[in-house]
Amino acid sequence: MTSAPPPPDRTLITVAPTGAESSKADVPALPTTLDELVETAIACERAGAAMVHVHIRDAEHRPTLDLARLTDTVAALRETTSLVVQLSTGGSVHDPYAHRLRVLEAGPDSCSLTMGTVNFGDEVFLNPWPFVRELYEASRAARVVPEFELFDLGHVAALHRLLDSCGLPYGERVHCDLVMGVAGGMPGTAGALVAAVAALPPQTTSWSATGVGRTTLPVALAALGAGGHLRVGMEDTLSFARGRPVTHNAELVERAAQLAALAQRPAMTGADGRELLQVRSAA
Ligand code: KMH
Ligand code: ZN
Repeated sequence: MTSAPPPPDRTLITVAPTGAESSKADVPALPTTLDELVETAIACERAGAAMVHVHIRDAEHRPTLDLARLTDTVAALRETTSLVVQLSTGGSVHDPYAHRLRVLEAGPDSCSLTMGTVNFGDEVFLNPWPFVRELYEASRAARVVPEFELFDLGHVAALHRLLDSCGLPYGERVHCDLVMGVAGGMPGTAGALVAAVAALPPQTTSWSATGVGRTTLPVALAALGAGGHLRVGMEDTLSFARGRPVTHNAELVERAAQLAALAQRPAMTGADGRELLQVRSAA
């Protein structure tokens, strides 16, 4: 038995175009300036994305949580697209908790909220329980819809604890994203996906999945098969196929939209995404 919600009619495609891990020098196609991010968001919306998961960079293309830059980014994406604008509160593994909390002040529609600490390659992505709780309460006070990032089965258990002890988030929708295939987290396999989905809390109203690196396609196919939504983007994978680098995030969104259409659950629009997640109206 599973308490996962029934398969949706349409698929929410989230694009995570930049991340905090790859360098511009190594990956010139990574959108790291505001102009590049806006161009990417417009192209990805045309290709079928409904939400954008945003990490930004400074003038030297290094990851930053600078509040003024984040605020300008939210405004620019709102002006040029109808995408749900989700800011990362994960940042990079080096960002202090206070800076990660302050992200909410940039006024995004949604924020990522990782449900526990996880080894992250050779680093550690720190999310101790008191910080998770504080960020959750802060997102509710700021009227920002959280997306619960689940890197491991233990994070699913922590989400039960959070919802049972603190109640529902702002908007009263519980949207989860399984982040699979990180070195240190759950593997990007159909078996792990099915186990995680079966363990989701009964309050869950929707879920998506992404597989990093070469787990991208197996996880996308398994997610569609199990009734989930999709996240894709250069934050998670830099290869389109063996020996063929991604040249633009829109390629990944376009492929995800094709898979969703094949599954008879075509890509939803940004407006549909706002309705699904019950984000605050832009006005
Ligand atoms: N960059 C990772 C350390 C999130 O955006 O909330 C964390 C991450 C998750 O990407
Ligand atoms: Zn992220």
